[in-house]
Amino acid sequence: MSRLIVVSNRMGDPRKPAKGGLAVALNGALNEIGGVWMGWSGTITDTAPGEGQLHVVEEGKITLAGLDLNQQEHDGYYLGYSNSVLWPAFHHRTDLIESDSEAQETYKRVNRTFATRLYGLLQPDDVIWVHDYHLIPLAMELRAMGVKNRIGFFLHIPMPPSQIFSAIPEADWLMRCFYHFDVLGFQTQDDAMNFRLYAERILGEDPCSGDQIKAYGRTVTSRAFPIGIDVDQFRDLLNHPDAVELSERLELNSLQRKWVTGVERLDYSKGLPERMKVFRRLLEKYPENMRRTTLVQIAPPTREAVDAYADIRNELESLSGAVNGEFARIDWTPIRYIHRHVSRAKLAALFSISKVGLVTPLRDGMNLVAKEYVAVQPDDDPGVLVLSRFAGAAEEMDAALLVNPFDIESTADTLQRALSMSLDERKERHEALKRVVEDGDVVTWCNGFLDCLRAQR
Ligand code: GDG
Repeated sequence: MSRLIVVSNRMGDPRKPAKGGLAVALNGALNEIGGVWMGWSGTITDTAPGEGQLHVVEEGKITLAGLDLNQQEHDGYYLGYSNSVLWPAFHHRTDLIESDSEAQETYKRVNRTFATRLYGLLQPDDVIWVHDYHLIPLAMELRAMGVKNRIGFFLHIPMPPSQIFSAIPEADWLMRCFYHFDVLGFQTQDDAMNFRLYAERILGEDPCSGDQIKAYGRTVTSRAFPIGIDVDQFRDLLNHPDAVELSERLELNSLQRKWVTGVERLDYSKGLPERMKVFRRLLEKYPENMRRTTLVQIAPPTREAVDAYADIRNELESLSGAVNGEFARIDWTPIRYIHRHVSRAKLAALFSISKVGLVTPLRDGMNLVAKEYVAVQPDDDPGVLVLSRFAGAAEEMDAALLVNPFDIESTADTLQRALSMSLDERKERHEALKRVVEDGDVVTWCNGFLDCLRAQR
C-alpha cells in the first residue's frame, strides 16, 4: 500500500504517549502502513526566512520531519494570518479579523517553504493528507512544483457560509487554493454544503454531481467525515491513579452536590462568558441550586499573543469573580474557574462524576469534549449533555439537550431541566449518544477519509 504523508501545523510524536485522539489515530495509521509526519518543529530560530532547519528523525516506520521557523515567520503565518484572519472568519467573527498584508504574504511564503521541504521527502506513489486552516495553500504550492500525488485536506474548523467566506481579504485566492486538493473533508454536512454553495452562489458555477464540485476549471471531491475520539483510550484513563484519586475526593465533596463541567481552551469561539451568564441566571431563577450545584470551568490559556484572547480572559475573570462575589456562601463557591491545563486523566474523572456536561460554543467545527463526556458516563446513572446547536457535534448528537447559547434565558432553563431529569430519560438519551460516539470513533474517521482519498484517480 502507498505510504501516507501527514502534514499539519504541529506534529504528533510517536516517542511520547499520544495525548489526543487525533495523534493516536494518525500515529496508528502511519505505523501500520509507514510514512512521514511533517509539521512545525515547535522551535523558533533566527535563521533567514525559508531557511529553517528540517529535523528528520526515523521512528520505526514513521519519519518525523519538523521544520523550524523564525520569529517573523511564526508571527505572520501562525499568530497573524492563521489565527487573526482565518480562525475568526471561519468562526463567523469577521469583526475580529485583523487584516495585514504582510502576515498574509508570510502565510503564503511559509506554505511554500513547507511544500519545498516536503518535496524532497516525497515518493511518486505517496498519498498526502493535509490538516487544517494553517495549510490551505499547500496543495497549490505542491502542484506548482509538478507534484501529481493524491492530496487530501481535512478542515477541523467550521466552513463558513459563502457570504462570510467572501468577507475574507483575498477570499477568491483562498477558495482557489482548496481546488488544488483531490479530496476535501469537512466535519459536517452543513460545512460541505457551505463549500458547495460558494461555487454556486459566488462563482456562478453549476456544480456538479454528488460530491464532485467543479470551479476554476478543476474538480474536487467534497464530503463530510465527522471526527471522533479514541473511546477505549479515553475510558482507560479512569483507571489512572490520578483519576481514581480525584474521583474519590470529588465524591466525598459531592454528597449533597452536583457538578456541572465545562472544558475548553480559552477561546472566544467557545462561548465562555455566555456560559457564566447562564449559570448566574440559573442561580437567580432556580435558587434551589444554591449550595448544591457548582460549575467547574477548566479553560487553559491559548494563543495569548493575540489581542482578542487577552480580552476574553479579562472578561471571564471579571464575570466569574462577579458571580462568586454575589452568590458564594462561606461553605460554597458557585463557579470554580481554572485557567490552567489539567491532566487528561483528571478530566476523564471529572467528566465521569459530573451530572451535566455543558458544551456551549458559539461556533465549533466538531467539539471533542462533547464526545469525551459521553464516553465516560456510567451506564447506570449517566449525566446529561447540554450541547450548543452551533457545535458540529450537534448534527450527530441530537439526543443531547440542544441549546442556542446566545439565548441565556432558555439555556438556563435547559440547564435546570438537565439537572432535574429523570433517570429513565437520562439513560435513554445516553444510550443513543453512546452509540454515536462508539460507532463514529477516530479510527472510523481516519479510515473513511483515507479510503476516499485512495479511491481518487
Ligand atoms: C479543533 C476544532 C474539533 C481541553 N482543555 C484541556 C484539554 N483539552 C482537550 C479536550 C479535547 C481537546 O483538548 C479540545 O478539542 P475540541 O474538539 O473541543 O476543540 P479544539 O481544540 O478547538 O479543536 C474542533 C477539533 O479540532 C478536532 O477536529 O473538534 O471543533 O476547533 O480533547 O479534552 N486536555 C487536557 N487539559 C486541558 O486543560 N489534558
